[in-house]
Amino acid sequence: MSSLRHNWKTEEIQAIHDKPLLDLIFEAASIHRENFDPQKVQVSSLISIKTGGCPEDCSYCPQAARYNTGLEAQGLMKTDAVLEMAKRAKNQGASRVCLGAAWREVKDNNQFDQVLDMVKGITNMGVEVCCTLGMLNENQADKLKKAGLYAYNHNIDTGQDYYKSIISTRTYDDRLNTLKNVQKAKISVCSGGIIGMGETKKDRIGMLTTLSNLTPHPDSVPINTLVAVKGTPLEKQKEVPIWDLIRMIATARIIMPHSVVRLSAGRNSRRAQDQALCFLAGANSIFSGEKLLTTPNPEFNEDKELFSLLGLKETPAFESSQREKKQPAFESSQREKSQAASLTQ
Ligand code: SAM
Ligand code: DTB
Ligand code: SF4
Repeated sequence: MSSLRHNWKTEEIQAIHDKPLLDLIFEAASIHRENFDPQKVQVSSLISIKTGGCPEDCSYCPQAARYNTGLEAQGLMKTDAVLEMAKRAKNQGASRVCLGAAWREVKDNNQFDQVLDMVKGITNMGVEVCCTLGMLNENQADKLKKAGLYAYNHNIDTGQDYYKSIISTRTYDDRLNTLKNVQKAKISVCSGGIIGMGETKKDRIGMLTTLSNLTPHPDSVPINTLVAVKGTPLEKQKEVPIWDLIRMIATARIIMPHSVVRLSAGRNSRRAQDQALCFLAGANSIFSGEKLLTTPNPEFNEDKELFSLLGLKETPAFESSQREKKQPAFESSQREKSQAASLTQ
């Protein structure tokens, strides 16, 4: 079983990242198989409960009010409608529902109370609930935990140096502080970032250095590739080569061996064989369903076909797919059965 380290040096991570590609994939796949059941992939579904009109200036984001992306801003969705969508996502195979709001931060108002009701209602359906609502203080994190929240997504987005070129309306430290508040409330931490925003390799390694030195590591690490949306400052960015994405996933898998690595935004334009390499390199979670928050994503049926093609199955809700947690029991019961069989022969 690989041990967890929280003192990774940038140069060490870079050396892993830059290995000959097939060696890197082989090492990541081996570590993945030591720690997880490689057939299991966790399926999350996103619901945009409050779309557009956001005051922030994240250069990648179609929901920032200041960019002309043609997106119509909407108010907070009604709780019943959100519960209905969550039920549909569950029936389609999602074990986690992630509620996203185009907010800078959570405010202690009636809208937050409504979100708490959504969290309670969806938790009662027996699925994991994740929220991504912007910055959060300790008290708000506690309230979400009490409502049953399973996970909170808050990305660091990129390396600390490049961050300032992408967002000016809140700092890297603000982000890390929210992650601390989430962790203190004993909510599962989901944090990762985006590649394809014009960053250098050094910036990507910087992002992985920050994530892998968080103690504990985030429970899940989404690796998004930029969905370049017309009207945003990053609209002209070219699609990231698949090899860069595979290197990021494999490196994340090696340095954070117990974290669920999510092949996140940007999957819509990737072929089955590209995604297969991402799963081989250690990705074990996806977002499924026709939309991410505002942009297109593979539909549940397409992903079911992909899973059938690759021999994958969905991780059930509340079951970490980590091998160490259940494999010993499985192995010993198999051993007992075969011993019993040989005794009766
Ligand atoms: N407003 C909240 C926040 O910023 O934390 C929650 C929603 S925000 C859309 C969640 C994350 O989605 C961002 O931090 C970013 O990593 C990712 N994201 C947003 N737009 C994206 C895009 N065009 N391509 C890839 N990832 C994107
Ligand atoms: C994450 O890392 N990626 C998801 C989720 N967390 C919230 C969001 C991707 C958004 C892509 C752009 C959009 O659809 O608006
Ligand atoms: Fe707002 Fe979140 Fe989009 Fe930034 S990423 S503009 S905070 S919705």
